[in-house]
Formats: sequence, structure tokens, C-alpha cells
Amino acid sequence: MKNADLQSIRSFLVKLAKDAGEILKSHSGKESFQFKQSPIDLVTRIDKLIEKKIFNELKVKYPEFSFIGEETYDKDLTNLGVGPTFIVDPIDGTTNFIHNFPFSCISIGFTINRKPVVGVIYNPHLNLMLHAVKGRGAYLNDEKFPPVSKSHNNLSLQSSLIALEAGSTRSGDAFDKKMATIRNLLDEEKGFIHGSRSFGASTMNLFYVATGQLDAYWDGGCQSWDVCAGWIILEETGGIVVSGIPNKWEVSVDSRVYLFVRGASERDQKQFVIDFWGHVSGDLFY
Ligand code: LIP
Repeated sequence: MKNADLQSIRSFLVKLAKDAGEILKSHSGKESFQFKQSPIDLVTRIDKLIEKKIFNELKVKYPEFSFIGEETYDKDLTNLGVGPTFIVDPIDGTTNFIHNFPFSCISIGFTINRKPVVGVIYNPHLNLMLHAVKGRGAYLNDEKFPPVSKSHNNLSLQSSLIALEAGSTRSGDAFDKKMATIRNLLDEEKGFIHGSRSFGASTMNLFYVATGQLDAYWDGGCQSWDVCAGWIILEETGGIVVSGIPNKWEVSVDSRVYLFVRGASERDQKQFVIDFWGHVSGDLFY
């Protein structure tokens, strides 16, 4: 697909996200919720309504492309293929949305050959419109992201600020390993990182890694729609994505365990990943 086509897809997605964001904002904090897989995996009628609206508009404009959406996903039937595919989280940060905490976003990614090539994230509370096309840079409200620079230090695990989420799978082996890893990272005698932050929305975590205000984001249990759009936005600012499980430098968008690292020198990024993996408590399976 030509670059011009990707740019026109981006423009269409920006408009879709803007319109959907108005709906999100007007209902934030006003909705009742239902449980999905567990009592901490929440959904509202607005998640479903926004997904339907985005799906309908994409089907009219791009009928030949595939669609994966959080609220219509079926783990036995939905597979990410090599063809052009929209990957949509109608509300990333649904718990924030329910509580009117202003970190809930529309997230629309687009993949070709299973790789993110266009990403649009809109936070209507803070009026942040983030978008990127592969090879064309990342933008925040039409301003190109400035290169990530941190004058106080180079990228290193011990002086890092990292987004770490409890997520919505809060039982079993993967949850135990996740908590043990978070403990390893914070422990004075182990990783001893400067600190961790949990914004309850992968999109917002990825936004702050893309700006360099956070050094990394590690998560397990989230899904392609949580990370697809933010992935390409981060890559376009010089950041990298590897597996959240040790020794896997190649990672697919639907692998569910990820480590995102901010822009820095290739050598520092590599060392950071190796040091980080040294604190991961085993393989996490979801
Ligand atoms: C949530 C993410 C959160 C992640 C959770 C969950 P939702 O998305 O953005 O950061 O840790 O696993 O997937 O459910 O609000 O769209």
C-alpha cells in the first residue's frame, strides 16, 4: 500500500476518533457497567455503541479491510491475518471512563502483514490527538513530536520511571508472576527503579513513553487493541517494542505481553531491555 494511502487512512481515522471522543466525553462518569470475563473486566453500553459506530463507518469507507474490535472479539473466531486490518479499542481505560478519571481514549490502529502502520489515539478530556504513519513521524495535535531527550540521565533501569499495570487478570500464575516482577523492579536490593506509574490505560502509558516522560511500559494480559495504535506512535518517536517475556526480541501485536521502551541510543535501549528482563519472574501465559 502506498504511503499516500496510509496518510489518507490516518486522516479518516483522526476524524472518526474525534467524533467518537465527543460521545466518550459526554458520557464519562455517567454510565453503569457490566462484567466481562471477571468483576474487574468492565464494559458499558458506550464501549459497544462507539465500537459499532466506528465499525459501521469503516465498513462503508474501507469495505475490503478486516476489523478487530474489543467488544466484538471472539477468542475462538477472531484472528489477526496478514491483510489490512483495523484494530479498535472503543474506550481504552474503561474503568477510568466509569470513574470519570480523565485517562480514557479512543484507540484505532491499522496493521498490514500483522505490523502496526497507522495509529490514532484521542483523549477528549485532555484534548490530546496523537497520530502516526509508519515512516512519517508521530504527531500530537498536528505538531510533530520533538525528539525524546532527557538531560538528567541516559536510559538505564536503575534511574527509570516505568508504567506497570495490575491489569484485569487478577488471579492465577500469570498474576503471581506479574506481581513478583513488579516487586523485583521496585525492590531496593534488586531493580530499585525510581518509580512506577499506573494510568489504567495502555494508550496513556504509551503516550508518556512516546514523549519520554516515562522510560518504559511493561504489561501482560492486555490485547492488540490496547497497544496497536500506541505501538506505531511510539516507534515513530524512536521507541522500541520487544516481548515482556525474556529473550524474545521479536514480538507480535497480539502476543499479550510487551515491553515498550522510549527513544534513546540503540545501545542504551538494548542494555535496558536486558536489565529489565533480568527482573521478570518467568513466562507469563494468558
Ligand atoms: C485496559 C488497558 C490497561 C491494561 C488492562 C486493560 P480497557 O484496557 O488499557 O492498561 O493494563 O489490561 O486491557 O479494558 O480499559 O480497554
